[in-house]
Amino acid sequence: MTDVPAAARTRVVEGLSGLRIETPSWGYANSGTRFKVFAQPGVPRTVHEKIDDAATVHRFTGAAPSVALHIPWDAVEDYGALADHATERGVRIGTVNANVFQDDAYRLGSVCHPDPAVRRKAVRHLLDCVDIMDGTGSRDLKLWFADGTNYPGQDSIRRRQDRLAEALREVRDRLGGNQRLLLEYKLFEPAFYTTDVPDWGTAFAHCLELGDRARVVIDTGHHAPHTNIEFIVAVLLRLGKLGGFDFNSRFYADDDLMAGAADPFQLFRVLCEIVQADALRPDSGIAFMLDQCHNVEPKIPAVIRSVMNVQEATAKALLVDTAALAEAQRSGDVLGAHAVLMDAYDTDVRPLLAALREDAGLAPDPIAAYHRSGHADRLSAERAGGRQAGWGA
Ligand code: LRH
Ligand code: MN
Ligand code: MN
Repeated sequence: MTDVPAAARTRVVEGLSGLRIETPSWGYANSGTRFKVFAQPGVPRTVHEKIDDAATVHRFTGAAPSVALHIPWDAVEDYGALADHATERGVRIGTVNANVFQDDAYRLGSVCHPDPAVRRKAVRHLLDCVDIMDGTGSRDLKLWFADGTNYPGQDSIRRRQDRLAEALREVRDRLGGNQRLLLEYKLFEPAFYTTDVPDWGTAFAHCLELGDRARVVIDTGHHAPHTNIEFIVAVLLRLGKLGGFDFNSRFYADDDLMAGAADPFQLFRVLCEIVQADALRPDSGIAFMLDQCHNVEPKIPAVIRSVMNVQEATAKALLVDTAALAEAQRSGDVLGAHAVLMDAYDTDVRPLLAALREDAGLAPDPIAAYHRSGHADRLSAERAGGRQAGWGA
């Protein structure tokens, strides 16, 4: 690529080489809406096959070396053996997500439930998930709670916060080594009146109380419309409390569409904050995860596409001329500062990324290479006849 100066190219190469994007096991399985799950041929029937698909994405992108699990969707007897399976395939097991929303007992919540017996069951599951992390060697336990209420008066908002804090403390106390607790917030759904962790402020307040091992995770689809997500990123980074991202796209609510599809400019703005805080490095403690599903599009290419979209947004963020930006900001040159950002955003980084992939021994266009490989046809033939894994299986 000729119009990217050598220094900027070096910044992109160095920055992208540190970017690791974790993919979600559930994104490889069948999924849908409450109206219909459209089954696709060749989707994984087991967690082992979901890991195989994650490994395929890593093989074509070179940037997605880990896969996030959800428990119990991905429950197995032997997690050490599952981790070995991942290693054999060239990936590793990353974040463990603890589902405390799918049992009948959780009708009124899990860790915030009014009944202590239900709360105990939920906390037990969270602690079991830490045991699983010990087996898989995972660093992060990601907690998203479907807890909330549907009607004013249904339960005490404040008492529910107390119960949440108590549960989180117990889980925090169980963590060892480099293990962390990532607390994820979401505005609403499935609860429609109150949600017990609805926003970054609530998540931050709990993480602050919990101390160093607890950080907030930002799912880009979990905000009210027009929320300035990069502002939240900047604030949490400054406070040392950003644990990671669940990247996906939304047009309406928690749509879980491919990252970078709905608003690539927003993804760029978010990654600008990351780059400007030098938080791209794997040792920065920020987990870059996808959290999305593919209801109508083929799954493996959709995940590849999402990884590429995050890489493109990151490359553009790395292209920002920081010296020129700082000077424009210092001198109060509003339009000049804005232009510096837009120059980076408006650069077509695809040829540069293609060249970098070739330098790394990868195909320049991972999706085209995937289609050429015939892998999808092979999966359809091999995985025929079995029970396809629903996203809740
Ligand atoms: C909640 C959420 C959370 C879950 C995933 C399945 O909406 O984003 O991260 O683990 O979806
Ligand atoms: Mn999420
Ligand atoms: Mn979500």
